[in-house]
This record gives sequence, structure tokens and C-alpha cells, in this order.
Amino acid sequence: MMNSYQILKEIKQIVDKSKSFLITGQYNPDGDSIGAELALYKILSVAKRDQSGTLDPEVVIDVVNEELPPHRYRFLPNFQAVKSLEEVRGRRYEVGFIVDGGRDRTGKVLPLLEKCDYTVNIDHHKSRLASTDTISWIEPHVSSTCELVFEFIDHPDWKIPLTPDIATCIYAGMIYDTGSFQFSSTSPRTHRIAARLLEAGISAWKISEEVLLSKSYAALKLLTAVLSEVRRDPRGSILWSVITQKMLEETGATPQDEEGIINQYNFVEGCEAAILFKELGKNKIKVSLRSRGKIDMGAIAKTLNPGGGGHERAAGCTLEGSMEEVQERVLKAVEKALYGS
Ligand SMILES: [Mn+2]
Repeated sequence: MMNSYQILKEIKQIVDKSKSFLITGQYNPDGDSIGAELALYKILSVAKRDQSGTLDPEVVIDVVNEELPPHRYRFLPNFQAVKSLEEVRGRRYEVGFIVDGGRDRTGKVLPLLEKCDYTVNIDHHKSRLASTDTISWIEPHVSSTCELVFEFIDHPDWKIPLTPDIATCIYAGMIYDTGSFQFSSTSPRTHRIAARLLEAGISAWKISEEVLLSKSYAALKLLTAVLSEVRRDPRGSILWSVITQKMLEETGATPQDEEGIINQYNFVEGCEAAILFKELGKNKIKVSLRSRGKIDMGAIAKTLNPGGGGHERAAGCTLEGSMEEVQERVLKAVEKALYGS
């Protein structure tokens, strides 16, 4: 595989000869995905300026996901660049960027990517290593896709000024994926980049409030309901809970309000595996999996459903079956991985 220096050089060559760009990621973008998308939007806008500093009027840069990003990310600079699929229907782009998502996770944006002349995949998910894109830049040991996107700043072919708007987007993604520099993926480089972002003049505390701390009253009610349903296996290392449609109706919570609930379990003493089962509809259950490091949840998610996946410590999949059937199947797989039977 090429090194990042060479990869960024090749991306620059493609960007230089093109005028229309699609930026996408996971069909339901999280903080890292939207942060990387908007940072890249700004990077491409700067790269496509002429010497007088104005953007070539023929240049089109659209950020599109199947679902619009959660409300909480509206504070991010250039959020207005995010378009709905409806708004870009029929458009054709020369270059498609997929950040933090992989083709298989882009949902209804995939047909737009398939029409692109070139696709560039920038990601830190191990399961994306087999990508078929024109350029594939996958570094699984890196904390976030935003941390990779930061490399555009210093590369000699790009030389993008580190303005507060780019820095804000990158910081948002980094704190989202590292849980404010708490998770094991956090490296010395993560902190060095964070220092550069702070030096660029961002309001780190404000970004933390918006991305990680603020929650709706409905989210608090949902959290309380889910926590009250917590269960633990007899051997004591697996904690799980459920989110039912009834809970969502009673609390008025939205899917965005579920973010972070599973982390409440993951760090309970003795817990090696945390699972959250969410009722999506009749016989369809979304399963979120967290590991403290003893077992590889990405591998388990893939075994349960080839469409699932993620990282060793955080993964997920969607399964068919009743809540009881799915719970039994998933618990069996996790128990087998953890205890050997
Ligand atoms: Mn990520």
C-alpha cells in the first residue's frame, strides 16, 4: 500500500483535473463522518480557488448523505453545503469522496458514486481494507477519519491554511471518535493534532458541548428507561439492554437521542462486553456491540450478518428475528467468544 504522502499527491492530481465533487460517508453520518465531510468540503474549496482567491464558478462541491446529519452538528462551519439526495437528483460528479463510510455504508448515495469517474475512500475502519475505489486510503490504527483528513493541511502539494472552520470540523470528529481522547485509539499524534487545532483558534469547550455533552430532555428520559432495563449474564461479563419502539414513543426520543447510551454499560466493573438491542420494526433488530478489548466485536458483527462490522471495540449489525431470538443468537456468539462456550 502507498504511504499517505503518495496518496495525497495522487488525490491532488485527480482534484486538479476535475470540477465536480461529491463528498459522502455513512448513510446516517456520525460526528467523525460529518466532521470529515465538512473539513474536506473546505479543503477542496480552497484547493479549487484561482490565484485571486475566488472559487471557479464552474466548480461544484456537494456534501450528500442518505440521511441529513443530526441537528446537533448544525453549528459546524459550512453546514449549508450539506444537501439532501432530493436536491442533487440527476447530478453527475467527476470525483466522489467517501469518508468514514465505505461504499457499502453509503446507502442511497451509492448510485451517485457509481457514476463518478474516480472515487477516493478515506477511512479508519479495518473492514474497508478491501475497497475497490480508485484511491483507497485506509489506516485502521488511526483514531478517526478526521485525524487522517488533517494530513491535507501539511502536505506540500496541498498546503491548506489551518483556519478555524477546518479546525472546528476536524476537532468535532476527533472528540466524537475518541470520546474526548479517552478511548484506546487515542495516540500521541491525536493530541499533537488537537494542539494544532486549538492553536488555530477553535473554541474546544464549545465544540465539546455541542457534539458530546448537550442532550435533549427526551434523550435523558430515554436513557433512564434503557438503564432501568439493564441485564447481566450469570458469569457477569456481559451487560445488555433494549430500546423498544414503546420507549421511543413514550419518551419522544429520536434516533439521535440514543447516541452514547451503550457506553454507560461498557465501563461497569467486570464488564467485557456491552450490547444494545434496538427494535427497528417488526422482526428487525439493530445490535450495537462494545468490547473492552478481550474480544473483537467487528468480527462478531460480521459473523452475525456479513453486512455488519466496525472496529474491535465498537461494532454493530442489523438482524432479522424477534427480539428474543436475536438476543439469544447474539448472546450465544458473544459468550462463545468471551468464555469459549
Ligand atoms: Mn470514524
